[in-house]
Amino acid sequence: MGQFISDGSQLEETITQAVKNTAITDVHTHLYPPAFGQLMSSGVDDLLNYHYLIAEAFLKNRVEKEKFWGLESAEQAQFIWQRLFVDQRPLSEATRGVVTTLKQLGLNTKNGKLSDFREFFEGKSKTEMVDLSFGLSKVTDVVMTNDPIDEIEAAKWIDDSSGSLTSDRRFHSALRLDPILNDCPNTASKLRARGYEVDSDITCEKSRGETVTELSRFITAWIKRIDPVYLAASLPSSFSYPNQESRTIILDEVILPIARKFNLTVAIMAGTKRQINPDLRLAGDSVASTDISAIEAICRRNPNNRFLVTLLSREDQHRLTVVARKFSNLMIFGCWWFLNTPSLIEEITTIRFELLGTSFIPQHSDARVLEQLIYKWSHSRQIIAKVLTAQYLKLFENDWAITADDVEADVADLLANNFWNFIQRKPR
Ligand code: FIX
Ligand code: ZN
Repeated sequence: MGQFISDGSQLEETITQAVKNTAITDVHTHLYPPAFGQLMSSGVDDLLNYHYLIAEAFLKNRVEKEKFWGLESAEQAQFIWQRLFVDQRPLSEATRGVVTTLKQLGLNTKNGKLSDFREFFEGKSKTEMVDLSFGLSKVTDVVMTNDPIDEIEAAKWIDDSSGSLTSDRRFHSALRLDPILNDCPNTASKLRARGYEVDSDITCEKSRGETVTELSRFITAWIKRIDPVYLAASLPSSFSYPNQESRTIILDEVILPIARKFNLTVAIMAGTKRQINPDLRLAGDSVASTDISAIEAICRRNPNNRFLVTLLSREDQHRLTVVARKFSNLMIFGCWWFLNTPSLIEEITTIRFELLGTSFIPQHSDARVLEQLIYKWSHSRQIIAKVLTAQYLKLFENDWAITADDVEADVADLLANNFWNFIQRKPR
């Protein structure tokens, strides 16, 4: 056992250093390694063309959307740079994130020009950028989002006889099942084109047995192909469970049995309100409150399944945290998307510590562009350290003995081990 920490400032310093330096497993991202070719996003233009920034670029410019979508990617980035970084100050979390990223990459943010930033990235290979971004953010493992219905991604996996897609062992796959759960009719026709006899209406009594068998055959084939660390789906705020609808049938008869068979956790990300403004494309999604009794029911009725859960709306966070106290097959994770802002991370993480101790996964990055790992984790680590310090200080005030080893063990659980232990896997 190490030495006891003797005063509050030593405690604060110990926690700050532990949170700053502990290796992170990022449990949900949209990143890909270079082997995925054009699916990988990296560089300053991609950072600027992030959908969080696209939405912000139009807040003061109502008329230019049509023109924007017709531009080349470099021109779009130039447009966003001009609107959000030249015409105004980058004060929002997403714009500040670009500044943090450029600064930590060693670039001149004082009076830097877009052309200088582009030159920096052009001088680096994709692989160098992976090493640099993982190194600066001290992230050792990221979980991708792999959609087997997406034609481009599916083709890459099917053609990958040499195993190059999985050769960078820092990237782990996750099998994303949104199209099957949220858009079964359209997905059914795509699956039929691939040789799976799936009816567009799974509630149809006559074909239900065959549809269940064929959907199971499809998902099983993809589990074998990509070896996911979990199965995942985002769900609309209207998600309810159980009921007579197709989503319950697919969960109960296809996904949950397969998850049990392969000992795979199911990640549920609920609370989206997709496309409230389709003119913004990917940037047009929003949030609404979820019926948490559906989360309670899915955990209660399926004790032999494990669920990683994150909810998108702020008002659902307290109740979800209470529900997580009741089910050991539920692990809450992350401050997702519109919750990934310092004030909300602080509030939500505090509630979680107070109700769950260290039995949760405080954050994931949801990075879509490689270098976003740098700012998303740098910003989140600061808040996690602040909240953890406040909790520890309350113990310290009552003379509870604490060592640096205690702190380091807690931080390692929060930033990596809770995930791997819960999903019952080891990092490769
Ligand atoms: O469904 C999801 O995984 C969401 O995280 C994304 O699709 C969303 O667009 C996003 O990037 C949020 O951070
Ligand atoms: Zn995501």
